[in-house]
Amino acid sequence: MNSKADVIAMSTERAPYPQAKSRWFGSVKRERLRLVFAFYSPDGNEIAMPIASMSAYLKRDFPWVDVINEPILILRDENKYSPENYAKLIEEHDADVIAFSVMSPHWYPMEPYFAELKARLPDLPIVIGGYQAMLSQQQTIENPNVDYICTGDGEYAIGNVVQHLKGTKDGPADGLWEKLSDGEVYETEAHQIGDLAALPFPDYDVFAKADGFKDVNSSIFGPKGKLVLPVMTGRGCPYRCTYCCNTPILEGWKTKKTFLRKYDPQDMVDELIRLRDKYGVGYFEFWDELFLSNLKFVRAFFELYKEQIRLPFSINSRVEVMNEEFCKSAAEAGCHTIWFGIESGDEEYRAKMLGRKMTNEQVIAAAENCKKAGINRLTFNIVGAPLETADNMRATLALNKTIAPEHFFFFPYIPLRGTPLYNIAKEEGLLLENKKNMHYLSAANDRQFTLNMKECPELLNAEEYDQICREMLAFQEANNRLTYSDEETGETNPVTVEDKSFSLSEEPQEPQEPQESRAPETTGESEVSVSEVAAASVQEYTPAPAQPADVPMPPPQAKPSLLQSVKGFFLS
Ligand code: B12
Ligand code: SF4
Repeated sequence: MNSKADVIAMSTERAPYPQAKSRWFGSVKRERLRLVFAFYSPDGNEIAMPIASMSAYLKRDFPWVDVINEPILILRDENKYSPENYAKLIEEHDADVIAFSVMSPHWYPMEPYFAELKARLPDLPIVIGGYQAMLSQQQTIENPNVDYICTGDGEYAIGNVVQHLKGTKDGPADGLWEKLSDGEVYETEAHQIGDLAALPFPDYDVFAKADGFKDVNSSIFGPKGKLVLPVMTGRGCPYRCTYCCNTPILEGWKTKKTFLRKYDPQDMVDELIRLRDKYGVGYFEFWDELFLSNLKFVRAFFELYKEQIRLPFSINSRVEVMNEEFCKSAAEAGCHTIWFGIESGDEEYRAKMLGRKMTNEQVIAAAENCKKAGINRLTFNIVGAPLETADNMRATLALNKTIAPEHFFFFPYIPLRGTPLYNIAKEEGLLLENKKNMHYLSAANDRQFTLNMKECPELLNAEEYDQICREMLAFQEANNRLTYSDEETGETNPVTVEDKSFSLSEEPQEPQEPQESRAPETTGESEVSVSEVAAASVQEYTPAPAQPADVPMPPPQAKPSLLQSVKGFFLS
């Protein structure tokens, strides 16, 4: 039990653990321990992979733990999920520990929940894991209501928590930081799990409701009327986009070759068959951050999937790998939609500020390859990132209009601590003082077009930002047209996606005709080397840079800020 943790966790020399100062060691006396998992869902999604994975691990190795899932589903019922009522709900569960999975943008909205829980249930330890705890460790542990934080992978760590609370394993809960009774913090090193085969496949039962999955909102983009189940074939991405948390995680990964992890293709397919048959799945949504991170896996997987699963699916990809061959084999396997990031339509801004080196030509060619293969395209775009100009934003809209993806998405930039772009924004004094009102949903979904950065009026003022966002919204409404063919009836129906966005109807806009895509410019390549394309992107990234490597350097004496030099660069 737990043997892999010792191999994978980075054990180091550490100070002796002052067990007598632990408030929680051995605090659970009853036979069965009740653990509640929780996460915050402002977009209505009710499945979280970290919880599914930790739940499976606990159920396999610690059968004396009762695992309960109680997410904060504020879109379902604002009153039921108010901090006060949520604390009452947890009290009814008679829990021994509550474990939250927290993304950084959710930290501020979640703090009142921790306060209410501590006030009502002072003997309930609160454990925080997820990107917030991994990348903002001090901020997280300093919250007076937080007792433990998990600064890395959580499966073995949560196993250690339950043993620690029961007092069955001496020493600290390895993989976590613990706040001791005198306020000191005892730290152990983060776990990095490099071998997915050592873990059980995620547990979905923990999300089921009284009527199974009928009433569970399990997908963001998938078609309604079918059970859309999110799944992952692996973890990790080889790229290092400057705004993404994959970058600092990859940077801190100690054995780099274990970062890109995939399940064995046949094991994965067997698991999908099991899920399909157990839950009546009608569509799989692959949530891997980069589906094609391992070419060998993808080839084998598509072959098996085509033969054995026969269900439509969607994946996340990068335009660099979406050549004709890839799109064709994806389509043959049943790929319905590929989601990919364009992020900015301005090549230079995208390369220099966002760390994405692809050309617009590549973007257009990839989109065309998908279209030719009969795959829907869903694009992700960021607006309001540091030092973005109004023209950059317009270029993003223009490029999307050229492609006319079946679904166009735009998100307000969120500064994420630990990422290179966050560091730039901080150094340039662009971070907002009050981060509590950040907008982080799809810009249209949020219905607020307010910058998450301080305004740089010479580059992009608040009014222009709002106006261009509205133009983007009008394009979405006129353009978005995902379709889904129902095999049973043979009908092709427009998909009603679950994303509740695109309906800001106070100010009706002139619908715009989607433009036809430009003629394809295929790469002609027969093979994609993911590591090669990723390496090209990697070269561009310098960890925590003071400034991006290839932004023109000012003369040494009169060193203006990056903001000044970039302003000069973009405005010239
Ligand atoms: C799948 C995914 C989604 C899905 C599902 C989200 C969900 N409900 O879980 C969708 C598409 C819905 C989504 C949406 C969003 N996402 Co998202 N998403 C991802 C993605 C690609 C994979 C996450 C995943 O499930 N991994 C597999 C699991 C098993 O691994 P894990 O998350 O790392 O969890 C491990 C550890 O973190 C730890 N752990 C996690 N929680 C806990 C809790 C405890 C108690 C413990 C002990 C340990 C622990 O243990 C886990 C297992 O080892 C990541 C990218 C990435 N590189 O990870 C982004 C990512 C998590 N998303 C991100 C963001 C910002 C969002 C949005 C806010 C974007 C937006 N603007 O709307 C929304 C918010 C959604 C919501 N419900 O509120 C950021 C989070 C950054 C941050 N610092 O918090 C990431 C990292 C991408 C990025 N830009 O950098 N997302
Ligand atoms: S491609 Fe970029 S944005 Fe996507 S997961 Fe990888 S590093 Fe993050």
